[in-house]
Amino acid sequence: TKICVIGLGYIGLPTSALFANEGYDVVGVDINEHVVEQVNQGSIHIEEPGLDDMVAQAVKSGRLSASTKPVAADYFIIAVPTPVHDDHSANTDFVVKATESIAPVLQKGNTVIVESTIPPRTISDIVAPALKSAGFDAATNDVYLAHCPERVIPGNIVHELKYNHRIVGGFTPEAMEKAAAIYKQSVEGDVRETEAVVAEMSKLMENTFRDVNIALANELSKVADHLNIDASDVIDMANMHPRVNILQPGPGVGGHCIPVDPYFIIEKAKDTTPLMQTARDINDSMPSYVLDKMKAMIGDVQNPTVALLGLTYKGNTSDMRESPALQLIERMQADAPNMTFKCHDPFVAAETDAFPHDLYSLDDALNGADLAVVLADHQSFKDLTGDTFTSQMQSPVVFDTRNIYKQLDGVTVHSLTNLVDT
Ligand code: SAJ
Repeated sequence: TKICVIGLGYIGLPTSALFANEGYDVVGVDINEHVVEQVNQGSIHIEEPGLDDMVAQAVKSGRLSASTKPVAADYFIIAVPTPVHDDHSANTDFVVKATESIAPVLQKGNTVIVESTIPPRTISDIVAPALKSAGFDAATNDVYLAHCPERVIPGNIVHELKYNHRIVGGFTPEAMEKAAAIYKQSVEGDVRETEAVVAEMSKLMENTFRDVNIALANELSKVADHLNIDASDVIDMANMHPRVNILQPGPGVGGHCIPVDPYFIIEKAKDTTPLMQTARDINDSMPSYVLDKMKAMIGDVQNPTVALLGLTYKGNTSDMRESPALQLIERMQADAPNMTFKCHDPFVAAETDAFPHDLYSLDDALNGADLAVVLADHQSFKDLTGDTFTSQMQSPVVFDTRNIYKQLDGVTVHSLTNLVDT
């Protein structure tokens, strides 16, 4: 059985390697020649623990290769991005382009699986018609069309790809069975079979649930500040209840999934999604809230310098997509032009288009700073002791927006769950 995977990003590349290591012949396709060359050499362009070994093994075995053009196969797996437009509407262009790109090599009886996260009814309203235009009627099983949403978390992809449960939504019952077959053979989790639209909606609800839960934690941190209560204690205590699990407040919700996916539902049901919309607004308000608190911490220092530590969307990754740090910098430039900021992130090596600001070493960023703001929970930040701050800062004050420090000797530590006298 041969599989052709379209898109060699965070999902497509590990998925290609997984199936290759399970004994399938896999060709991974990407429009980026550099990515294709690298994969063919058995190396990777993504930072993800364990993925390098997994890809190296797959390429070495001869079962995984990469190409810039789709090739004939039994199964096609589409794993391309689905971003949102500026007005928050879904951009399914990449999914449509990927579908069109396989048309020349597609044959009757093939199976086409979309793993990209997509708005409800995209399989029936967008992908099936695109296949029909190419001469394949998925409704009558010319090709078997299904949606099997990816559900792996960056940072633990290699494990979750194998062990997470999977949802396989068929456009027809036959397509559901065909698609489920390869996952059943390759993953250890359960494979749940359903209709395409249920699979689409389930995936979106997973990320929306997380967004709403984080919004609740963020709202709690604001309430607790107002009432002068330690919100971490509240979360710890409440979570002792067997049916409660409040997540952690933070400087905002970043990444390319959680802050995007709720809009795929909202777009289709504007009048019936006030909770989802409010959760988005609360989470989007956090960078401004953090800036207000920073101003209070700085007090009347005239031209303060602030060290921003951790620029990525979460800890232990180099991914800066939709990072709260970027939002915070925008807010600072607009609302606090007197603040000078010095950025440091051990995962971000150099200034890029995605991050057009100077970068400093940790010591240089802290040197002479009036305030240090921790924005990502990197392990190396968790390991720091008070000395790092006291040796460089005038009067050491840390705003720990990720709640990683219980205390730092000689340092005043504010967190979102416990703001000291601001
Ligand atoms: N965050 C908080 N508080 C928390 C947890 C997270 O503020 O308690 C923030 C993070 O710092 C980050 C953002 O939320 O900025 C999102 O991070 P995340 O770790 O919650 O999730 P992602 O975006 O890395 O991956 C999510 C996962 N979805 C769920 O856990 C329901 C993953 O399983 C999905 O496959 C992925 O989205 C995706 O691709 O859709």
